[in-house]
Amino acid sequence: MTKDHASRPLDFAALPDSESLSRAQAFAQRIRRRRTVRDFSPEPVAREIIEAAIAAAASAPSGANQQPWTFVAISDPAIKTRIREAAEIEEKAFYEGRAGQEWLEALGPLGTDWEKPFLETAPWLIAIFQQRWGVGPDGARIKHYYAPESVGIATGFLIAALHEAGLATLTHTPSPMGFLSEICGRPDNEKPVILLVVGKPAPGCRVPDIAKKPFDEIARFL
Ligand code: IYR
Repeated sequence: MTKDHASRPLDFAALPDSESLSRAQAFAQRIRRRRTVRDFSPEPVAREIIEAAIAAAASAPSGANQQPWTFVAISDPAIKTRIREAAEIEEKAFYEGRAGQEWLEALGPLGTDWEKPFLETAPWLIAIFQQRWGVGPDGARIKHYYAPESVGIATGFLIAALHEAGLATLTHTPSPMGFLSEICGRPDNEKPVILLVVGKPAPGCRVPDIAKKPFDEIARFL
């Protein structure tokens, strides 16, 4: 390599093939048990767990290492109430017409509706913002590369980290969700993309009886 950039040795733990396989299989088994939950327990969750999961998310790869994300973790009940009220206004409009018949039919198996009590019940909401551009020390705009992909990857890390910590999540996307920018006090360069609802499932929580596609349908090996 003919590079003059600063570098350092990779911190890497090589594994024997057999352990690679057992770890890959064990992880697949654990993550496959993750289900989106809409019925949350009000039981508190320690802030340190949320911090560790966000730290895991922030280790995600990103375009030009620009890390074009901001995670806003909310446990304040008054802020959660504001978010619920704003989200339900949008959701009501969605379910009562804006969605259209085809979209509502696609959502049928999930059993969702406009009411979002979990936005108040769950102990944490994590609003994930994508920085459309960065802001330099002099206030100048810095172009961000692959920001949607980067935020998507970081969100995947976050969901996996929370699942590993024994918590349930819901990727909630009220649309439009501009209200999150205002409630969270985020600047114009940041676009809200997902509101992650985090907590323990309510006792007796049930989930839709749906399945993932068979492996052979989603993977090709060439
Ligand atoms: N945002 C609405 C509707 C909704 C849309 C999709 I695509 C989903 O996978 C689930 C729900 C809601 O949260 O109810």
